[in-house]
Amino acid sequence: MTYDSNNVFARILRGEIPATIVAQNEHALAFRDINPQAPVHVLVIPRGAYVSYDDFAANAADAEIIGFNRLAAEVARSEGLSLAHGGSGFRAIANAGPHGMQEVPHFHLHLLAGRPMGRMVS
Ligand code: D5M
Repeated sequence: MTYDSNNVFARILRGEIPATIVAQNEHALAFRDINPQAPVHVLVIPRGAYVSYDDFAANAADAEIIGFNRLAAEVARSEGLSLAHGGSGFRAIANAGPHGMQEVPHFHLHLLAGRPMGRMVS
């Protein structure tokens, strides 16, 4: 996959289309998925132009990686999911490429929660 600077998440980052923002910091943005698959379904994205998880993990600066992960942890806590703070947990998924069934070519982490997620079988 190549990075398309007009993908929907790049447009959200530029403020060209609306999103229900949950949290943000210098390096990342978290917003609600438009087609939620669970009672809580938040997407966390880096502000930088990374197409997939491996692109981000390999090429982002340390500060971006830390900022991204700190924001995901902040969302887990603010949504009441954090195990360390009495929550029932969540599932974190990053789909990558065609076999990962990734649709939007800007790296994003799905945080899914609010019900048991079931075993991963496929
Ligand atoms: O997941 C892409 C996800 O992005 C999918 O769950 C829908 C979501 N999506 C698509 N457009 C929007 C907007 N405009 N706002 C919020 N969420 C959106 P993938 O892992 O690429 O299959």
